[in-house]
Amino acid sequence: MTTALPRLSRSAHGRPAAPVRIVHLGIGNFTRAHQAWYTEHAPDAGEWGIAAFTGRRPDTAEALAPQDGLYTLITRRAEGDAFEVISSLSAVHAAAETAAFLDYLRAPTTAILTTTVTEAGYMRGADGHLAVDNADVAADIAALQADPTATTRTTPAKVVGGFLARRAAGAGALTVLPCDNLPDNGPSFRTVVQDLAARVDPTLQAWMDENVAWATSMVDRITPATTDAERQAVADSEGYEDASPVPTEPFSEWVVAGAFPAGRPAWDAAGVTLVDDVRPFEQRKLWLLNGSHSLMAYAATILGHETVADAVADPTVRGWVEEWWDVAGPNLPLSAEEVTSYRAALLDRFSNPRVRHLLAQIAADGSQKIPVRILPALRLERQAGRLPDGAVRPLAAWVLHLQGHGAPVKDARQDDVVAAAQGDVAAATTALLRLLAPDMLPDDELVAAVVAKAEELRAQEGAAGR
Ligand code: CS2
Repeated sequence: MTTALPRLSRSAHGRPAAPVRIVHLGIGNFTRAHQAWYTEHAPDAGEWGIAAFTGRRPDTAEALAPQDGLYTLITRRAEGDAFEVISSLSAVHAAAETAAFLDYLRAPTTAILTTTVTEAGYMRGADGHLAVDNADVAADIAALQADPTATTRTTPAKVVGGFLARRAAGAGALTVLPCDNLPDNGPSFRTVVQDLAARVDPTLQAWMDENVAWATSMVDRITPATTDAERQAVADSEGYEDASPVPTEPFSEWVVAGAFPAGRPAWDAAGVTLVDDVRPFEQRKLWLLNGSHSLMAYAATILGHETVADAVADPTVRGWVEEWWDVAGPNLPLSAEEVTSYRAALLDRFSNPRVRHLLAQIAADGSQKIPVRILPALRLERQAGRLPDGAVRPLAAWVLHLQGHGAPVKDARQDDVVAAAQGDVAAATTALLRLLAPDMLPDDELVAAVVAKAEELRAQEGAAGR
């Protein structure tokens, strides 16, 4: 007979909820393995609780509410799993709980607003400004014009609503700290929020200038989705039931630049690197780690691979990754030694057989990822008159992906990119570049190279399973 296990709870397994001083939008596995873990390990964790809001799916709030916001972080080390209960989420809310969100923003004790909403969540157009013709953005602007406390869908609108409430309450300064893989994420976020504010209440700009510090950060920790295997591992090892544990890798990095006028946890004592300029760290990570991730997500799934560890164990894929790094590395503002040791560390991380990171998960939202992970290095190469295979291949694989090869297509701009990818590879490549990087056109040589690479990839379709 099996006895039901107790549910994970704050009184039995965690520490008391800290007062909320950080509000977070987008509580997925990544934040729970990263920001919440750093906050847990800050020496002043007892002073810094996080109130977290889900994205559009309320699942995480539903799973975490009955366990007081607690969850188990499972670190998948070569020598075995390490289990740790994380207590830093003091409250977890569904996205639509607008009244709760606005109340946090009205509180002078709230010092930091953080976001992990994916690249697509910032609603940026190709020029980096707010995508004003997006239907959700337009609806949010209209809603806030009618009622500043309205429930909105997009992140820039939620932030503007929060700022209006904070200004009305006279609650003073705070820091906005984005935690997504976007270049220059602080200034990028500021631009879309300012664009939206200008349409809702132009007088908010002066308040933002005086009260909002925009920090920038590079975030890194490979964090797959949760499966039943993790729930079972926690029950077997820890003897309690956790509906929503998070698996992650041992490596973690967070590099932050910016001011914190209302304070911050002693994150530096927990391993966060505070710098004046995040850019070199962020480019290194976006191009080398995320760029090779996207390459594998499209090209290795055409071969038939399912996970990063499987893909990188295949000498063909490993060669493609190395070729991409050979192109991206010299374009980075880093020494050859730094690039070499970062590459070696990445191969170790990618090869971790205990982290089952699905390529299909990484393949999502290429329209947001290709322009910041792959095209910057390719653009620099074209400007120098070069056309390296290593940078053409990821683009060719993405075009094929959109035409139905490899991982299934799931994209924030699904209709636009799938429509652009119709026709032959040459037409598709031109249409996609026109959509995402019109400055790179016309370029017949590049288009011809993409066509040739796509043919090579097609010839190897399914090769991993043969
Ligand atoms: C991945 C990232 O899904 C993806 O696009 O490239 O989530 C990656 O695992 C993280 O940025 C690692 O820090």
